[in-house]
Amino acid sequence: MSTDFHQKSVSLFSEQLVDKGIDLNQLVSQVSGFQIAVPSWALGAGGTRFGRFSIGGEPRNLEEKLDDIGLLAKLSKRTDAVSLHIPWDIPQDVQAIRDKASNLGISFDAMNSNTFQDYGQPLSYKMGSLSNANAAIRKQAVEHNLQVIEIGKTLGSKGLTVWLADGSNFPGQAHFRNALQGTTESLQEIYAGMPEDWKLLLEYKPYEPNFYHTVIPDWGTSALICRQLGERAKVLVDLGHHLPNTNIEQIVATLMHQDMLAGFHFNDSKFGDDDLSTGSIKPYQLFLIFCELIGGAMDGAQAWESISWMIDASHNTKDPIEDLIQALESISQAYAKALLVDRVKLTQCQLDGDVVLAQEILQDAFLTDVRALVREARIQSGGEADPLAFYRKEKIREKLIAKRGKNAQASGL
Ligand code: PSV
Ligand code: MN
Repeated sequence: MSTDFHQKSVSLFSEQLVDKGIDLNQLVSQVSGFQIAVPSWALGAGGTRFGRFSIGGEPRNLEEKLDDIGLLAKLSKRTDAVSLHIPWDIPQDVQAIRDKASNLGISFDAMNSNTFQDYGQPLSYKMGSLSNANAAIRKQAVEHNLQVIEIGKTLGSKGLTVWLADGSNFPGQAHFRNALQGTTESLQEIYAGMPEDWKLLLEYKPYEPNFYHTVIPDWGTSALICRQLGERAKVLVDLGHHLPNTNIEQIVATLMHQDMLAGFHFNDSKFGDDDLSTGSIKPYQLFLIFCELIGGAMDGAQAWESISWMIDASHNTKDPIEDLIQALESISQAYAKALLVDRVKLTQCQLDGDVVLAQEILQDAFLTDVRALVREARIQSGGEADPLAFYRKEKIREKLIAKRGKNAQASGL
């Protein structure tokens, strides 16, 4: 892409904005300011139960994961935080990790606990963790979460994300109400152990790894539990954790209406996977979600700053860094397009019952090519015009393989 061509695209775009009364500089600074955290588990090749195919040069420890995120931050200028998973990422030398992250301009987003695997703890989570019928197992899971909070405190994190695999595979296996009650009480203990300036982000998921029932299957159950914890407990929306065709944008609006939206885990889903690249399957849905987010914040339903943003995906087939570059780009594009919606006209259409024009207004914003704008925002922030092209031209994966080895496998996962 020549600089000349880019400048022409930006000025063309700028002319389109004049009609809408939108200021280009303001738009650029909004897009530049939107930062999305990256999870530590996104840097290695993921896997399925059928196999795992290493990409080579994967980060072998937390330090190398930070290096990869630092690189991503430098190229894209769209991320400035990492979300750690315990026990996958227990820092051995906290001060050294803090210093390294701060040198790379990276802070520590919400911490993630893990009560869905057995990793040498005395009691097994096979039959559940915070919901387990056995009080000793619930206690062990609560204590794990409290340890995660302690580690997070040393790193300067301000939140705890809880995702539970708890549920059952067969009718009769679990007692629904007891499981919910046990989970709520366990979470109350965890919430009480959080510092006053932390928030608890509670995920939901309709199925997987359990296929008959999940203890927190949907946003409503998550919200009911959060209400019993306190006002710093809110619902985390992971885009891949919905049954097909769920109206996620409406869920977002409802949660914001109640000031109950903790944040996002960005990814995409075609059938039931929750790991496809953000915006690769349903970009219009992503755009509509951002329309609700912006609308909710503008109307004062919930403050924009109170919402956390993170990518949650792990890939079996792509180079993880390339995938993250693509995901950050898609999210920025959806956000930028949603900023273009003519809200005054849209509100008028809703009052007038003008369905056709309302659709036109949304489509007009969605169909606007914002790639030059997003690129300009990145250039002005000091990033690469085209991070993906740069990554390939500089043969960064090849260099990582040379440094870390062809069979280097990401730690943790
Ligand atoms: C599993 O579905 C999951 O992707 C959840 O979304 C969590 O956020 C993540 O794993 C890490 O525990
Ligand atoms: Mn998630």
